[in-house]
Amino acid sequence: MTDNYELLTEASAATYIGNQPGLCRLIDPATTTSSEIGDGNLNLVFVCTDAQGRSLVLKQSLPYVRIVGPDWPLTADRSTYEAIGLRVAADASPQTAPIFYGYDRSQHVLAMEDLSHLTVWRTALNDGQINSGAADIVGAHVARTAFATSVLGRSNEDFRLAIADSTNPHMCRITEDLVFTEPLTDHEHNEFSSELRDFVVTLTSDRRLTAEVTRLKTEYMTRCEALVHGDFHTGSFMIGEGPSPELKAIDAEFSAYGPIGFDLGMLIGNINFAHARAVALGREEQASWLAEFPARMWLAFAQEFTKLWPERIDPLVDDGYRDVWLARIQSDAIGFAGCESVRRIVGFAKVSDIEDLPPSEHLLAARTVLNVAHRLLTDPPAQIDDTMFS
Ligand code: SR1
Ligand code: MG
Repeated sequence: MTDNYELLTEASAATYIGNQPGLCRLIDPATTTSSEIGDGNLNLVFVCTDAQGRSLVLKQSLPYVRIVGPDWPLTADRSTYEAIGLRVAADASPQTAPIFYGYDRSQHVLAMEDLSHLTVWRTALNDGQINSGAADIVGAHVARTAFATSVLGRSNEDFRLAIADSTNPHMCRITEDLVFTEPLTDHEHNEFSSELRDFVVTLTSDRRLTAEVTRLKTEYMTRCEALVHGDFHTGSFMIGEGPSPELKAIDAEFSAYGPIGFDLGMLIGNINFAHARAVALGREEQASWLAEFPARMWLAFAQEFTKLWPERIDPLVDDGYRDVWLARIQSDAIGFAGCESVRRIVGFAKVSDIEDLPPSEHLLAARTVLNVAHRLLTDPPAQIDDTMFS
């Protein structure tokens, strides 16, 4: 696949829809207007709405990293892997995935449900929102997608073919570099307050920590348990309001086979940021909800995984193995949470939870996050519990 394709604009999106028979059935191109709303690191995102109020989203990958520009080229073929991830989630867990309308490989365009009535979860968290049941929803989502794409839900042949089809080397390389390697090396991407320098040097030169991150990177690269979302942070979700909100996982271009605990750990890392922000801002109710989030998400994951277990395809997979597997997923998740926590403070692609705090609160929150990360990586708790962030 070449990167020789037409980038969509607000003006051309309706014409594009008009040339796609599958999309014309959903929305009237003659009256469609479009607005580019992409605020992520990588892509163009258009919300397209017709005169009757029917709408959909077109997402197109740029041939480079959006926040950097053409100086950081990146294959637009990542949309192929996003299509795989979106289809899998829509099939396995429709309640937590956008409706997927189709993929145009030649133009790197994905068409999906318009979720603009929802808010990016990170933004909602930054504003102090509390959704008491969100951990249950997201834990069950991971269990359903992991079960469906692992050897539990796929025949041996389909499982191996799926690993081959979703080998996503360029995006995985970004994760290998940005999440694991760069924060522990002297890399130009690393940037943090000078007040944190001594602390960061102590942390990143702790041989126990570097050995554990090296191990986790190897696990990420070699243990193909299930199709993971691969970028499972709070900016990759859209959320509604209330105790049991509408919650949809988006932005699946990092999808690939990997350890099931990777997604759980990424999200715990990002809840660590939201928790540190809530503490720094004195938001006690939000902080206690977020402190309980990882354990509640883990419980929901384990319950859903256990509920699905009797449906496993291979009868030779013994019941006893379920608990062995769950224990390994749990311990992986704790480690990956530590890696993500270090990475967003020290390395590239910072998070607004911490960056948007006033300077003194910023320092306090960044130190808290790094202290938690250090413990998760060098003296990990036996289980995911309510004390992870204390
Ligand atoms: C170059 S991409 C930087 C980061 O943005 C994405 O959301 C991923 O988290 C990636 O690591
Ligand atoms: Mg993203």
